[in-house]
Amino acid sequence: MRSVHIAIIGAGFSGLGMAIRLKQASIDDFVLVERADDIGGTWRDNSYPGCAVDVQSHLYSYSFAPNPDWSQVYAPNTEIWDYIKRVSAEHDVNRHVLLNTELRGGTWDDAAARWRLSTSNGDIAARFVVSAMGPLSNPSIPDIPGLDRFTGTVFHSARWDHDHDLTGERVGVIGTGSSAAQFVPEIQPRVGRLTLFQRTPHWTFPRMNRRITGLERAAYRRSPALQRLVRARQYYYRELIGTLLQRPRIVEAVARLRLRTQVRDRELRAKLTPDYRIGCKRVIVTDDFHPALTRPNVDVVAEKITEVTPDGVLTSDGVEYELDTLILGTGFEVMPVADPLRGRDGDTLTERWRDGRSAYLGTTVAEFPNYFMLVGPNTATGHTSVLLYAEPQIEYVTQAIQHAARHDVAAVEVRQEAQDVYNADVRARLRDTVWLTGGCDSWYLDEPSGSSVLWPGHTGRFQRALARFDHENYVLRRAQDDVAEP
Ligand code: N01
Repeated sequence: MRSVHIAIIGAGFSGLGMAIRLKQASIDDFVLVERADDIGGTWRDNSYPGCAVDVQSHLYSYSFAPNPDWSQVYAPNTEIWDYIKRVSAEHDVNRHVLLNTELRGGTWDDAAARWRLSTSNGDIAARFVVSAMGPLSNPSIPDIPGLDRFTGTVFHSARWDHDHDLTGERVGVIGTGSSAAQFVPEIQPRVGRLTLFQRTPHWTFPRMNRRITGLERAAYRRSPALQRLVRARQYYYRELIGTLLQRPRIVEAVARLRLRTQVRDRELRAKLTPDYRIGCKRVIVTDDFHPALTRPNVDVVAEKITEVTPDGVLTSDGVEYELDTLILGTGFEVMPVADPLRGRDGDTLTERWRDGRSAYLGTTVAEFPNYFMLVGPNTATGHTSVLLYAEPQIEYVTQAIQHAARHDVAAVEVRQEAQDVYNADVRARLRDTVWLTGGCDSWYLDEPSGSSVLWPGHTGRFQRALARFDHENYVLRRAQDDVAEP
């Protein structure tokens, strides 16, 4: 059995960020367990045509590794993946990564104060586990009758089949979320006919992407302060949007006007007009999605899908749409946390969370000593960069691990009452948000707790809450003694 101080699960943006921060803190005894054959998470998996970030790249990057060379305001996936790989290599993280290694199970050994992990490549004992599995890493395959009987080609947007040529084909797309909004305008010109199956229309925001000029890039290289200024401007702009989305009438009027200019056909526009408040579901940042739907080779079908037949898709009005290829833009299973892990009482997190997901600061869970989550419950964001939430968590975890080392602490476990008080506050602040009151259903919502996905409030409030490892809210157990509170 391999023994390490820290095992990080997942080598995506947040897991690699964790590894880099440990290196900076001169902590070298760790591994990154990665089930795929390369690092990069989302930016390795999502390679569909048009795939790009929908938060400005200067903001959607590590604060400690600004990239003056982003080619566009919203960088494409390949550039982001290259960036992640470059920064990881620069910080000498790659030698810690165990590729093709899937976490299969794990239990907390209370006597030894260690996690015993089993992976597809052998067992690992780790004092600390940091779960960085990404809240949206597993594709969601819709439960539509007959999907397995379709005789054409089927793939999910996050597993794009690049060997399959769509030219001239009859292509069906299920889903109208952020992914479909990016790939539909890319494939529309080359397919024969595109049928978009829409369950719910989405509100959109302008993207206004543009090339970042050589002059700008040279200026950023010469003056990191200038780039920090641009990042700060983008940060506050996004916070303003986040605030406006909680009082959506003005933003909604503008979005409605925009839809009117983009889609002149009344019937199509009616189909594409949401009947819920803007911001309730994630707003799609796009300039070309709705215009693409006005093209002559596109049909938007708002009837409910009843089944997939061997030849295509059948809708509730009895129409069968014959297709060569069906693309699932149906999103992801939200927050597939470390289900294989069993805490001190033998339960998995899913079992603990029967009444709703909850964690302290979105990071620690009672009965799960020495276990930290990055981008855990109520740390996602609909309006800005997820890294603005992951980085404070990374810092908090680093401080916790350093605190344990300084005080000879073997096990760190959040107090249940601290977790409960924190979650009661989060739930109370969620109550009046547009996500719960805006009249929609979305992956933000999970009954019965309302939402355990999003952070309600300004990003700065979350960052301040995690600025210091608050050991007083934890039970700290010394290696030999029982409970100690340094
Ligand atoms: O997935 P989604 P996504 N029958 O869940 C529909 C991030 N992201 O991959 O709205 C019919 O948003 C579903 O319908 P409805 C970003 O955080 C980021 O597009 O639930 N339809 C919806 O239209 C984003 O929010 C970037 O009624 C079904 C669609 O499928 C998140 O990933 C780029 C269905 C799923 O939309 C997910 O986006 C792309 C069914 N059975 C994505 N099941 C960046 O640029 C689902 N749908 C960073």
